[in-house]
Amino acid sequence: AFVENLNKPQTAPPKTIRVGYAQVGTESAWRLANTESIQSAAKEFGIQLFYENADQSPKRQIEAIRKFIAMKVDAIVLSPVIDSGWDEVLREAKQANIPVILSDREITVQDDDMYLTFIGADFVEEGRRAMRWIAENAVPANKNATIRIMELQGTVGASPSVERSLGFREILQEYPNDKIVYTRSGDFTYDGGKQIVEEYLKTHKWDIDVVYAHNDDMALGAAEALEKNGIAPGKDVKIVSIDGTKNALNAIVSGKMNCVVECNPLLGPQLMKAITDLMSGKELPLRIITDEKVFTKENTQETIKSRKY
Ligand code: GYE
Repeated sequence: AFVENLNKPQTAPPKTIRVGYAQVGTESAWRLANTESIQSAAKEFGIQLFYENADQSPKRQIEAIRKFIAMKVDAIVLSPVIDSGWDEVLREAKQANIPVILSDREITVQDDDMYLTFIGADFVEEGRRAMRWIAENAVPANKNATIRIMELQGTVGASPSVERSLGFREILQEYPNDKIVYTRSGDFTYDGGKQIVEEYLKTHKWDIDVVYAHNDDMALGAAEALEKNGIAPGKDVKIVSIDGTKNALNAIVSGKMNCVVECNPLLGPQLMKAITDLMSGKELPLRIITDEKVFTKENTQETIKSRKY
């Protein structure tokens, strides 16, 4: 049998694709679901994944990318904490002939040639959707009264923070009675959202009609701080956020939050498919967008059952 085998035409065993993934951190429930999706999709596709969590530090992400370059991986995936500061390290990847794909968050670089494609949501549209919901649902009894909005921003300089602010303001300007009266960064964390509300209450009597949070964790943290101070989240103040995690959907059902604009974290399968295509010589589209919806009291119950994150 041994001899017979030797006489057969030999095909080289398929080479395992090696990918380095520079992840943002573990700041939110969205992020944990995102990481899980990427790791399990890599397994499914038979891709060897080297995963580095940067704990929200761009410096650590740069170190991770340099490590991947030294390891001569087949591709690098970057989910950048912030959108700037990548030119140098991406030039190094380019010189080493290692393709770079952006996952979840975008960057601004002098030369667009620095990465192949971006897989992720349309954050500007998410911001628009949040403000559209407010315009239609936070109508004051007195039509001329001002709607006072508190904005809880994500990480300063992160593309979802920048774009969720932009899209929101784009629609906001159509409603002269609606005003952002307070805006702070809560770094996309539960504690961050909680602290912003606590800080505000130190120097203000509560006078906010709507809290707009750039993600669920901050919204839920804010809701906790409000409750502790005798202000009913979802009732005394409307709460709108972005992501669509199970905890936030549950908060809608229990009436503590009012609206969640979905941002899908399950990017793993699309990403691994793109990498597999790339390695077999196929061309990638420049932008791969995910499909998302808006949750309110009317349509949330159905999704909760199947939601894993
Ligand atoms: O909304 C937030 C996470 O980059 C879209 O990052 C992602 C955001 C997400 O921490 O929960």
